[in-house]
Amino acid sequence: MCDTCGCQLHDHHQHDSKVVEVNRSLLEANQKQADANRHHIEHMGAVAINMISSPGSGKTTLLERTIEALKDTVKIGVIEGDIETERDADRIRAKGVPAVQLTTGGACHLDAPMVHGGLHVLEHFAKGGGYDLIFIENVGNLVCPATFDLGEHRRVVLLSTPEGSDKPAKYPATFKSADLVLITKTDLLPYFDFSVEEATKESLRLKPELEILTLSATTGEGFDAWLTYLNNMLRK
Ligand SMILES: Nc1nc2c(ncn2[C@@H]2O[C@H](COP(=O)(O)OP(=O)(O)OP(=O)(O)O)[C@@H](O)[C@H]2O)c(=O)[nH]1
Ligand SMILES: [Mg+2]
Repeated sequence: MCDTCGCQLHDHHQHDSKVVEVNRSLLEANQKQADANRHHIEHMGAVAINMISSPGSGKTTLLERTIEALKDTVKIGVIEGDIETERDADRIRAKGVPAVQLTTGGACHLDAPMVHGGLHVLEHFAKGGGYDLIFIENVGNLVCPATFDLGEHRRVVLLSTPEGSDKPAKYPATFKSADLVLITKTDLLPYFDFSVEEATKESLRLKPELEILTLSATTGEGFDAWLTYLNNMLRK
């Protein structure tokens, strides 16, 4: 285990064959549980989205606005991942939607076994009502979460304009693993040198079939396309 970030995969002695073996079996176990989670979610009648980004890119804010827009027509549940605190789950519950807070106690990403536990709690909260759409907000981190399938149906990576448009090129594994890249906080474009064109070009260079949307949770610009994306992925 890595001393600095607690992550199993970024051990500074990865050349040690025993460590490589442990990492491999850890990932295999994670993959098995992720596949079971996907079945579990489908059995619940739902689809799930894994949201990944740096800390503060706007994941929870996007969820708050999305819940406001869809709450009356779509049954939403949220699993929140953070190192500490219940704050994000509290923000979601304030919008009238069930939320489970998973606190990793130091680990820099969620893994499939943690999400499995979260699904059972979410089911309990549903009181038989079920869900159409389950959001899993990962721990704010643009590196470690990329490696761990959680059992989601779509992976959305957020990139906010203050972070800089060079991020897809610098964190390729995360962007490559995405289905959709959401460029957020577009209301701040006049104040930063972020180039939507560069971020788009670099993302598509990594993965030509990536979908890319831009939006601002503050002004609502670009929100219709995001809501259409969500509606299109719902199980009919
Ligand atoms: N200007 C602007 N600010 C935004 C927007 N979306 C979110 N913010 C602000 O960005 C800050 C961080 O937002 P959060 O939604 O908490 O970010 P997060 O990705 O959930 O953060 P972590 O869970 O800590 O990783 C807050 O102060 C939000 O108000 C946006 O579209 N425009
Ligand atoms: Mg958050």
